[in-house]
Amino acid sequence: MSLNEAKRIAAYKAVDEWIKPHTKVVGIGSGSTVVFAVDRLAERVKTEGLQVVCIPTSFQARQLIVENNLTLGDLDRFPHIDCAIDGADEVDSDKVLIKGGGGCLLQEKIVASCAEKFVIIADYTKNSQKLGEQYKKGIPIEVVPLGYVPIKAKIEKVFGGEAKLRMAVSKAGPCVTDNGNFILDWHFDSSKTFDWNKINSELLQIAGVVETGLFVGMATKAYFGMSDGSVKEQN
Ligand code: DER
Repeated sequence: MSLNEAKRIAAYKAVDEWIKPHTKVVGIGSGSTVVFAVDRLAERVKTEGLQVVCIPTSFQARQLIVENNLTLGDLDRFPHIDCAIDGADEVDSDKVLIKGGGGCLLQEKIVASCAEKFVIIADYTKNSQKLGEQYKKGIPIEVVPLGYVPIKAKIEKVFGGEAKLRMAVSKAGPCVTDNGNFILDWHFDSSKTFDWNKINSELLQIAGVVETGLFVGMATKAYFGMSDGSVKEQN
């Protein structure tokens, strides 16, 4: 089974199980897996007449909502979200997530924090026992550009490893988030065991750190599309 097909079956199952006729406000995550969730949601809106308002977590998510003729909402008018559906870069056995591989972690975490249910969809390459087992690009940390050098130094001094400034691919210079910030990808020693809740809190204490890609205790459920065509569920 292709990775895209694995993403699709996870996304469809999650949308079908969590978006009910009474569901009113849906958080739409970012990345490639969510594209399949939006496809399924748009199909159900058309065939079932679902009346949902969609809250984006990035410019990309906003484009997906608009291009699929779904109703675009915002947190000003819809601060209480029934269900947010999003991807992840890795999920450990405690449902701790690494997110931000697509650089959208700040708005994703805000939307997830406003959601009654936060459902993760992913392919089998994201399903790990420990963080860092499969995802080798480091934990994304969104930082204010002004302070990225001292923040990088502090992270490396306090937590070890290496915090690399994420460079853009199709433009010269660093990747700039939808919020005008930089991202440091913290490459940690994955052979060690970490208290991710503590790490997340300590990272957020560093002046200039806006948000981390560690989503601890936030996910309600995760769906993984597996290579054999099944969908593995993690409650
Ligand atoms: O940037 C993000 O947090 C994305 O949701 C990412 O974690 C998942 O992206 P993918 O669905 O393209 O793997």
